[in-house]
Amino acid sequence: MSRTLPQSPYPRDRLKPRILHLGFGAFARAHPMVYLHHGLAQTGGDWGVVAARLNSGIEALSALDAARGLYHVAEADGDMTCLHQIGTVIGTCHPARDGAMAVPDLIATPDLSVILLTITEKGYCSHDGNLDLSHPGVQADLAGNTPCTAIGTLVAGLRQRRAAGHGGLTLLSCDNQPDNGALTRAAVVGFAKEQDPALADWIEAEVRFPSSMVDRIVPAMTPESYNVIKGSLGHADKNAILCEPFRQWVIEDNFVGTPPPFEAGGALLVKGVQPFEDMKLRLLNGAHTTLAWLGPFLGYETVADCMSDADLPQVLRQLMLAEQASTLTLPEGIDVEHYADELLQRFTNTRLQHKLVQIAADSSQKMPQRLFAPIACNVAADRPWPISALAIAAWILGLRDLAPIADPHQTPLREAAQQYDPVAAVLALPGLVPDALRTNAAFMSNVNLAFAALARDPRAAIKQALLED
Ligand code: NAI
Ligand code: CS2
Repeated sequence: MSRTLPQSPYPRDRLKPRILHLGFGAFARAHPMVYLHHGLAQTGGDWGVVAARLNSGIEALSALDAARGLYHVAEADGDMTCLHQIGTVIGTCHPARDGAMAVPDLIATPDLSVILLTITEKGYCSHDGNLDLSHPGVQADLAGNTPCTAIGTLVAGLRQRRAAGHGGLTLLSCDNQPDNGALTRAAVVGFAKEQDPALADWIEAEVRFPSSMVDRIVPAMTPESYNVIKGSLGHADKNAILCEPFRQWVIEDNFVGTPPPFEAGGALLVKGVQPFEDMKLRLLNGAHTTLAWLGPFLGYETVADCMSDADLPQVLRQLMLAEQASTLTLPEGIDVEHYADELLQRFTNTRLQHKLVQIAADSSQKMPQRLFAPIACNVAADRPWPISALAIAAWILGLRDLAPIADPHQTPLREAAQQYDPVAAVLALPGLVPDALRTNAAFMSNVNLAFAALARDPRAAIKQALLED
């Protein structure tokens, strides 16, 4: 079944450059833009978006310009495909095409009110919640005049904005990080302090950094997904994106001035986001990362393939309810069993073709919040965590035995995984494992046992872990 909603439910000629989206990739198209689209349809307004990227993706932005910013989102599940034409984007910006200072210049324009970020976990150049001053990109940005990192670019823009005498704005992170607002604030203010303490003070006083929990499964596009869209639409759209129907956005209500109409588009504005963030990061993303590394040892390539396995759905349910849920302060009114079952149902969506290698990418940036932090809670409370141990073991075995997968720390990780004791060598790398865990003998021994069992016989190791909680 296909359905096309009426086009342009809001006058696009009223839209002004009020939102900058930095890191405009797949997720940006299918999540924040969809909220804004529905919000504008409800309330009207002038909240137009400039889509920007800093490194790759000039062609993608230019293709969007050629389509006057219009593109389609296809929400797909079972035999249903629901198409929306999104018209929130009014322009694009890329430093390599528009000039090194094009993004900072835009940040200094008076209409700009909100900057959305989807720059991936590694884009924050942070370590333990603070700016990593040893990061080569940060060092280069601090030494030079034209910034390359997202954090250096934001600070350059805020410096120009302050000099122009405009007020502050809101920087809203939509990346999968715990307390992503505080993380963004620490990175931006930390960078500014290195350059100009007065600017850092101005940012602390004038700029707001709400945290947010974002959820919608949006896999990278494939030739097949473009074909699905062509089939439903009747013509090709190279700017289109295919995703699941589900979407959720919980945003800390902490904006400079009036927020864009995200709430009218379905977002929840709340005082405290952390319970939502932790629940989603540990249950959904923790389960994703577990599948991403266990799945290949059973011959699977996608999340939906894994869900057809005889054991993996039970592995995930056990991880979510027996290991992760007990580490959480749940948001009020949440039935965690219902939440877990809904996640498992979402994972069975065969229309998505969500590749395990995509989820496995950048695992060094994902493991701490998805698995190590909850393991630390379980170790401290003396609760079993056999599935989490298997997930960590699968990662280390995968680093040793599978084809390389993109990660900013790929070289040291793969070198460590080739050592005589791969578990000890990988887990000793800086910035991964909380100190309290690294020195805990039971933690190391559990991961070692899981590693040995998995290397011997993956199916038997999984069945054994299922018996242990
Ligand atoms: P994508 O690969 O389509 O886009 C990634 C964007 O991040 C690109 O614009 C790229 O230029 C930018 N980027 C990458 N490395 C960067 C760096 N070091 N500095 C600055 N910018 C950088 O990926 P997608 O799907 O848009 O996901 C992006 C992020 O959105 C994820 O890492 C995650 O934190 C968040 N997210 C994604 C979801 C999904 O299902 N795709 C769901 C929930 C959150
Ligand atoms: C995934 C997420 O790639 C990954 O690491 O776990 O992008 C996941 O699809 C989203 O967080 C779902 O909201």
